[in-house]
Amino acid sequence: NLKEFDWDHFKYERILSNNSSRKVVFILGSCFEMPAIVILEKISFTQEQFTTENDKENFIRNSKLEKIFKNDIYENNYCIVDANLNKMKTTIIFPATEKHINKYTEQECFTFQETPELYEKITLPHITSEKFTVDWVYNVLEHKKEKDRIIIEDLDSEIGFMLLPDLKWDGETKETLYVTAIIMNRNIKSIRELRQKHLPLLENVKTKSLQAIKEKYGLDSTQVRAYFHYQPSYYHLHVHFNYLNYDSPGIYCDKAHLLDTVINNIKLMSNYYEKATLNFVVRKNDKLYSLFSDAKN
Ligand code: M7G
Repeated sequence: NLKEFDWDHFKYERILSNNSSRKVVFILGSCFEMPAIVILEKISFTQEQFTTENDKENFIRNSKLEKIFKNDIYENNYCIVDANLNKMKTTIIFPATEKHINKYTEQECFTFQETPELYEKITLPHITSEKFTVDWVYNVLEHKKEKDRIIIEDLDSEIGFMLLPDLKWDGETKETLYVTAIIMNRNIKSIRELRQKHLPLLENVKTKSLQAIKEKYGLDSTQVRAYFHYQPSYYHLHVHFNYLNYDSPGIYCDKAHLLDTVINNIKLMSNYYEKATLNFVVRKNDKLYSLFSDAKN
């Protein structure tokens, strides 16, 4: 039985990466002599913070200015905000493995082309032996964890899925909405394995998730981005949904495959993902990097 993470026992070791535009810092440390990763992220502003009638929650009523300088009509200040309005989203991974440390460490990226042959020869054996466990996914699907966070669920074993707030989201700030649909079927690792028979599943996830996002968060389907990652970190098929106005992490064109495009590709060519060469990005410390580099030479 592992000990639970305890903030008072967390010892800072080093910064793995510090993203100044996203205002996120990934910190490595330890807790009870075991590695722990703490991810601190400053939360976005929301409309409600300024428009609420409640003085206690109103950003402007609850802060004061500290002048830095003034020049003519220009001035810089610090705005000192009430602690409650300045909360940080804090994700903890404990105990963290070498793979997690690697995932969050700043490092150079490389792009490779994965032919179907290279997938069979290199990627597939690598996924089976090396990748992150998907225990957290099974915990969700079995209602062991995050049950009260589920937005909608469809328990059908072929076309079913569960939709819930993503770990990357604080679950509240609509401006950064990020929810994830985890499919019930445990036998589809990634888009690479999608075939024509999966179209009903993809359509079901799309229709019901977009409808639920509209009902719960008031975002129209035209304001939502739905996509897969290739390569994903977790090889159990899932769909990412975010608010279109939000540049969420992982939306770049080397990694994101729009759900609509995937559906259309399969409609045009039933075995598209069996035949396609898929580009992907890998970081230098990832084993796939050395495997694909060796295959190229
Ligand atoms: P991915 O494309 O496999 O990984 O997506 P990446 O985006 O991290 O590279 C997996 C998604 O599942 C990510 O958006 C994660 O933030 C999310 N996720 C990961 N974990 C461990 C959890 C979890 O425990 N709970 C929830 N709700 N989401 C998670």
